[in-house]
Amino acid sequence: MTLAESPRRSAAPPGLVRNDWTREQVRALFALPFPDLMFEAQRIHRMHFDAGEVQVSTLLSIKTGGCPEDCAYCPQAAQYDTGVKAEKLMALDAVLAEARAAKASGASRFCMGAAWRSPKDRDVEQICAMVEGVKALGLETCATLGMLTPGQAARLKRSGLDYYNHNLDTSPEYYSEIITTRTYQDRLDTLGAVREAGIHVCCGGIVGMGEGPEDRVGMIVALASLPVHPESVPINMLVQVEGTPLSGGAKKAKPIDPIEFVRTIAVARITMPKSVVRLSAGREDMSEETQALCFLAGANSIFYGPKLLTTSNPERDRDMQLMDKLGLRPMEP
Ligand code: SAM
Ligand code: DTB
Ligand code: SF4
Repeated sequence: MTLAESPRRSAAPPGLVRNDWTREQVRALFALPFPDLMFEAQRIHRMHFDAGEVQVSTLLSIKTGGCPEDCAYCPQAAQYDTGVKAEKLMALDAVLAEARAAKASGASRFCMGAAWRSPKDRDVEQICAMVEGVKALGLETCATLGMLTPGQAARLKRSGLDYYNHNLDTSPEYYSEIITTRTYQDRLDTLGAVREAGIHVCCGGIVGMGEGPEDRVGMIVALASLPVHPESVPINMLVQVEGTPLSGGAKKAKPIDPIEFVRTIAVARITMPKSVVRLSAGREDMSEETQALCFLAGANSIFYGPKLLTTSNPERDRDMQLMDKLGLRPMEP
């Protein structure tokens, strides 16, 4: 099917923000000939963004390992033997030292991740102090701490938190293959609490977990049908970590074809035209050519710095060289 024949043609004008994407329309986008899909993604990308700019975030794991959840991809789940040691919440000073270093190396956003199912109220108080300190350095702040109550979200907002990351991870249909300790609806509830508190939402998912093409359709439809699109949409390629169910045994996931990954980015860009789409985990093992295609497909954010939470990310020099080669510049906050 060509772009002219695509059912997407019958939808609202391209580039308009819509929350009523149907499975059929999203499926048709995935099925476009690659040149048509890339052209459409570029066109829409350029309606809302400077195509030479990339938002740069740095991640820090402020509370590592020992998590009670069973997310089949995650090296931090206590029940999998991955070699990740459970640690306590980092001290404020140590977090601020990392944030200063991130700023000095060129990041504009600092994202603090904790391996919790949900924080306790006393944890939230400690995180709020971190948010205040990081903000005072002139960085945007983001946190990912698990499920939140409306009261906790409101407290984080008062501390000045700019973004909260909480992913849908996959399609509603495939979800129970990946996580059994919390429901899709639990995730939607947390996203609702974050939105209601007035914090920007960062919400995306993971591909390459053994899901089928229809699950990638379902994941994008779920994201693009949220009442308000997430301001930031991380698309992660699964990082297979030994000891997790998805890296061995019966559930071992077949790595995703890089072109299918690029297609997922392009469809995210087209369906959520004003959202910043992050080429998230998985870059360490990705060729420069695949990353370049992701940027062409409308990705305009990366995690920058040699570590994600517990796994490796490209060294800063390597990313600087790639950005230079492609003529990309960091986005101003
Ligand atoms: N514990 C909190 C939660 O799950 O909401 C916050 C941290 S959790 C590590 C944040 C996200 O990282 C997950 O939702 C998942 O999308 C992503 N993630 C975790 N492990 C990953 C892996 N091995 N590969 C790709 N993405 C991963
Ligand atoms: C997101 O979507 N990806 C980031 C961030 N949100 C918190 C996490 C990726 C984690 C990859 C595995 C690890 O390093 O532990
Ligand atoms: Fe825990 Fe988050 Fe990892 Fe799931 S993704 S096991 S909730 S740290």
